[in-house]
Amino acid sequence: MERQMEPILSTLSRNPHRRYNPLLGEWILVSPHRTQRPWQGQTEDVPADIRPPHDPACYLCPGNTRANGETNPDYKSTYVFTNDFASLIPDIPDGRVNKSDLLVAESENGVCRVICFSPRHDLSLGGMSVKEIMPVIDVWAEETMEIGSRSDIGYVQVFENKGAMMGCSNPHPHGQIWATQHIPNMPAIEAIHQSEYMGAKGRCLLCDYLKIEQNEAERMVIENEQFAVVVPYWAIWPFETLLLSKRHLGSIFDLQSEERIGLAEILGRISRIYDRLFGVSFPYSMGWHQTPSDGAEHPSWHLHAHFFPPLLRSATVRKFMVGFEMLAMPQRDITPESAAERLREADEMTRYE
Ligand code: H2U
Ligand code: ZN
Repeated sequence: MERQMEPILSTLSRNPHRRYNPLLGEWILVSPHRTQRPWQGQTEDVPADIRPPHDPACYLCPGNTRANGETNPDYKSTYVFTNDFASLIPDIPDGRVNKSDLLVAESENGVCRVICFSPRHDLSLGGMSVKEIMPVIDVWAEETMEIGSRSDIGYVQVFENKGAMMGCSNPHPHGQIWATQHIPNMPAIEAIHQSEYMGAKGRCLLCDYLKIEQNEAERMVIENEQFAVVVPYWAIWPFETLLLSKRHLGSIFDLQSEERIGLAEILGRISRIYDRLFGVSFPYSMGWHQTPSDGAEHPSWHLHAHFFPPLLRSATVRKFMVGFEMLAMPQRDITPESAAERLREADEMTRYE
């Protein structure tokens, strides 16, 4: 006998259930009751985040010598350079292996860049003004355009690792670009699902999704005229968010100047909300998913950024993706709805600072 679906989410949200991620076409497990469990496992040390405006030992500060011996210019705003220890390099010889469809490999051209957001060693996006964040967005756009126009580049991945917990090697505010010849796994899967959705319904997946979130409001964290931040219905990380442009556009370089201002404003704001949540400079990996640069048309692509922060209960207790998550499927402990509520409360608190 077919089991009756629970009619309302409130019943679901008290019990284990699974939710579907339409961007990746995969399921995640939600275990809302599980945060009650006792915790005697690892806690992370939180070093006080007190930094000087300029650190003579930092390889990203203006005027300092980098690890490869090059000297940074005395930059005054956002500064970008080719990664001295790049994982991907351009103009490599073409190569391919295929043994019985089991040992398969191919060469991968690419470009890696490092973007210093600010000359100030002691800042992060949350402490930068709209005017200071604007050049970061402009560099993201210019680099996407320039690197993406190369015939050997199919995708430009813009991202930021923040905090030692996320493997970030240096507290100086910076992000990276890794551009690849082939479209990497996650954007490739998102491209398929966005395109299939548009093929089936004649509308954009994320435009439709944003309308639902605006109507339901419970997972909405903040919005302005141009952008919205939600805890997605299918979030994996405890305080994961999805930053969506309100206009249907594919790439950072499609953003008009008003939209860039709106983006700078909301990026600073979500960073301050995160920092407020547990009273610590909030670690995360964030990055943009934008139209592939493979020369094809991608009308179904909708520009968005994902924030993946690992912290779960406090500045020191993080979510581990191990065991079941590694072997079976992603799992989360608190509901996306309660995470959004906590983030809205943190937003309220930042207003009184
Ligand atoms: P993180 O975002 O993970 O901290 O990485 C910083 C990048 O900066 C890293 O990829 C590069 C590293 O290769 N880097 C340089 O290109 N030059 C340096 O002098 C140090 C770090
Ligand atoms: Zn520095």
